[in-house]
Amino acid sequence: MAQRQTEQDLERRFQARVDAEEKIEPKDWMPAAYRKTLIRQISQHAHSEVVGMQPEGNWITRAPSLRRKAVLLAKVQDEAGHGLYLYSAAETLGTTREELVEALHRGKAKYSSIFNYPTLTWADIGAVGWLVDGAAIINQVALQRTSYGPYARAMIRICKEESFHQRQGYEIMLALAKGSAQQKAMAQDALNRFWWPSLMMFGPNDDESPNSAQSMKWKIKRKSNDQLRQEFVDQTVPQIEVLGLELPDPKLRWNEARGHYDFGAIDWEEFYRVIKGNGPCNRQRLQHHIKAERDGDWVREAMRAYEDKRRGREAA
Ligand code: BYC
Repeated sequence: MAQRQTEQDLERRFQARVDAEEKIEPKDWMPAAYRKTLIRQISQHAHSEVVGMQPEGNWITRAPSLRRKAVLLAKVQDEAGHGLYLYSAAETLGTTREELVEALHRGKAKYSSIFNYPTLTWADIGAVGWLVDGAAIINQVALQRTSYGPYARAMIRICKEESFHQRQGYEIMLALAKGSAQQKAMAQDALNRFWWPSLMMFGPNDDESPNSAQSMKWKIKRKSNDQLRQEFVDQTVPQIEVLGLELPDPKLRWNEARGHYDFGAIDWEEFYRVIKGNGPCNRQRLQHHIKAERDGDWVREAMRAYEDKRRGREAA
């Protein structure tokens, strides 16, 4: 009983710190469920950054100019870096990168639904940078104020790079939209295909989101899935107009009374199909990741052997 009281006291103190906007740091006491939620969210975020390299990496060898190739290479490398910051943030919670990657390979850990869609044309690289990184930034700007210190600090660095990514995507779209009729059609097709999956990135509607209420109370999430999705729509529609492309949803309309754009219904059946592993590219993405991990085994083995030898020398 006395011990239960202590646990309750600790939880009360923890919540008071969160309410006072204090950052929680790795060695601080935290509820087991807070730790578990953070490991889930941060690791899924890390996996998304790394798996997200695949649809873009697909176009490095086919970028239409040396400048486009250099920019895309730099962007894809940035995503690898984001994955590393995030795996490191997750490791401060007492897990290891090996455990996290294993959970991904066993299908236990998710990664963002968006990366299960193919990049079929060069315009898709524009759409990914503009829409996908655009959606990611909206979510991540809010996460810069998340309650867990290492995650918030990783987000600050990541957001700086993401805004460059978003601009490079928009610049590709702008060049295509102002180009030949064929290029403009390619840009329109990429917008049409990536629009709905981008809206799905923010997760289910608030009343269908099992993790939201607790994550908002703990200030892991600072804005709800629907709030962030609405921000994305409001920010992006004027950008579509500047491109001179058609709106990808006939129900997109400014609502004066709400002060926001209204939009059509999202196909949630498609979303759940994709996050359960049955999207267009799920198997391909996972198999590629598993193969890349195996192909890198010899490097890890060599590093371990070197480290063992160094320790042996130090001990002698
Ligand atoms: N895809 O209760 P909910 C990037 C899952 S950008 C897959 O609302 P939560 C990049 C959710 O995990 C993308 N799964 O969950 C950009 C949960 O299942 P579990 C990465 C999704 O966590 C460009 C279930 O649905 N960004 O990396 O409160 C280039 C119920 O949902 C999705 C982040 O990860 C989805 N779209 O809220 C390269 C941001 N949506 O876990 C790379 C950090 C929901 O219980 N994450 N689910 O089995 C978050 O902010 C939150 O985790 C979410 C979901 C808003 C995504």
